[in-house]
Amino acid sequence: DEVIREAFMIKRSQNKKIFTPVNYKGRWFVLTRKALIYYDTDGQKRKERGRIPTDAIHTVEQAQLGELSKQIPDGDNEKRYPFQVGYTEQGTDYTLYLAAREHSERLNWIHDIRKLCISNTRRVQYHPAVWARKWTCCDAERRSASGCALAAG
Ligand code: 4IP
Ligand code: ZN
Repeated sequence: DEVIREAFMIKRSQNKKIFTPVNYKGRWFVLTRKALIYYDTDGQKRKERGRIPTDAIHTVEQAQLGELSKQIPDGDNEKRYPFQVGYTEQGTDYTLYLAAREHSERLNWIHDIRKLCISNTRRVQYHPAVWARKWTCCDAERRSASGCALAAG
């Protein structure tokens, strides 16, 4: 499948398993028409770490990591430009938080991913920030609390 966009970005752990830590990893991201894939590194010997089918994606928005962005490794003083990809896998919603190096790069990723999943994006409520014992955007104390912002859709 043809590569639409690829770059090194920082990702936040999605915590699909309940007892895994919140951490940030540098990964090589590749966007094709079918999927957003991330690898441990670029080049021939890269190993795939995860894959999100574009037809599972329903929300692509800028994000706020706030205080938590201080946990991002290497160049922690460097400014990062976070965005989020919301998707449904086997009936469960997940949010992948990514941080691009440049604001323009973030806008390009958002634009390209949206274009691929335009038929799935819903004008839904979402949380612009992350869950960290509460929703850090709106202080809601239940993880299932409905979103406090409206997605572009
Ligand atoms: C891992 O932490 C990595 O952050 C994984 O990201 C992440 O999986 C794991 O969360 C998390 O526990 P350790 O490396 O310290 O074990 P990556 O796959 O990029 O290595 P995600 O789902 O974010 O890919 P789980 O609970 O989602 O597995
Ligand atoms: Zn919120």
